[in-house]
Amino acid sequence: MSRYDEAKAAYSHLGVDTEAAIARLAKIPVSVHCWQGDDVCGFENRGETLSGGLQATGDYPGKARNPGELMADFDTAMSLVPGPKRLNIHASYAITDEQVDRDALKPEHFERWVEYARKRKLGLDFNPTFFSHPLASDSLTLSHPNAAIREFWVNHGIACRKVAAYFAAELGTYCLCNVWIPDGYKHTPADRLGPRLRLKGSLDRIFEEKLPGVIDCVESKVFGIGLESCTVGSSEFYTSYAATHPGVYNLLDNGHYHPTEMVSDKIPALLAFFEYVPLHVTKAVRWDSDHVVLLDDELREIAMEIIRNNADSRVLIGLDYFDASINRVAAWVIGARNMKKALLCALLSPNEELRSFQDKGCFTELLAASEDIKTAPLGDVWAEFCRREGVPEDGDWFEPVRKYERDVLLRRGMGQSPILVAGESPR
Ligand code: RNT
Ligand code: ZN
Repeated sequence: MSRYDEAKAAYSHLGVDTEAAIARLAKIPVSVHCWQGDDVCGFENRGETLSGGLQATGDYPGKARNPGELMADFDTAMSLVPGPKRLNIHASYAITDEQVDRDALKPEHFERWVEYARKRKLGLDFNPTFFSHPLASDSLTLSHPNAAIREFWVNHGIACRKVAAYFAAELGTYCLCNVWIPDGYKHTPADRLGPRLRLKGSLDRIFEEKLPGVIDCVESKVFGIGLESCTVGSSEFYTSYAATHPGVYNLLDNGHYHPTEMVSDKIPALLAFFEYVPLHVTKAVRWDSDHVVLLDDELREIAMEIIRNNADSRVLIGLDYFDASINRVAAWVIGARNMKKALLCALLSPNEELRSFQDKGCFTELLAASEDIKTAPLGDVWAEFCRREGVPEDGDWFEPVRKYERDVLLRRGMGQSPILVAGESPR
């Protein structure tokens, strides 16, 4: 008997069908963010550094410096992640010959991404970029007190939704278009309502036109670095905005809440009211640190809420982290594989049985069954899924990354880090 056959029997004993789990997992896409590959730098080359209260910490060598490098790195990473993927890009990754300002972006500036995505059968998701720009130097954009600056960012939002509609039309799948703005205050503000009313007005203008194929969403957070005292786009603000604006959804980034707040519990709360619940999955570490996604308890709970509520096509899973302290290709692979692994773990749980225990008030049985399943042989089913999807199993995917680092990544950053010699891994 193979290890998979043994695992299949072990799960069957606990009331779980591994074949059904694998088949369902093979249909759930995870949208992978382009910005892990270059520390959210983008291609505008204006000399702007990452702003808006975001920070990519670390200086691991080999980051992508242009579209060709970023695309090659993404290909390498995705060849090591089983199952369906989408690609999530930011407006600051437009590929243009001349400098085009954000309010003047057009679909044609993203043609190369469409070509790239089409060849790989990837759907594209999109984000206007409201940071790392001279007009966002004070971390105020859509809520700016200056009407002309607000206008610039409203026009950026409108331009980006048109790009999103173009992606949807070209690729034959929806495009999730996510508005996250940095707007906030370092010091206790004298007015907390004014900025919110201005933000509301700006959003109304951005979302005015209904666009086919575009799923619009807004993303809240608690605070950013240097913006600790007030966040204009707070959770209450955007939940209320989405609830009162049909077609606009509330994206949950699990790095954007207080440490004891659980996004896993927010998912079913929103599923009761909204058709879609978009996610940014990260490893939350007290602040919006954007650590690589780990297979931890909260990730498993998030996956559980998707699977046991049959919300596979309603919860739009995206990743959001940017760790510059480790090999960036490995960072992509680890986070994306972990997301898929968590989904598999949730699929390999006797969810209907557990639910009926709860409804019947059989809490002893519920506790016993939930604990027993924890040590079932998840890894053997995961290995089988990887084999069937044609990607290396655990323990085997790292070698191709090491080779890519040696042959490609370390040749880029020569001179950046004097200790490194080409061909030598810094690990
Ligand atoms: C920032 C938000 C946002 C960004 C990306 C780059 O706090 O999480 O989603 O990480 O847009
Ligand atoms: Zn996010």
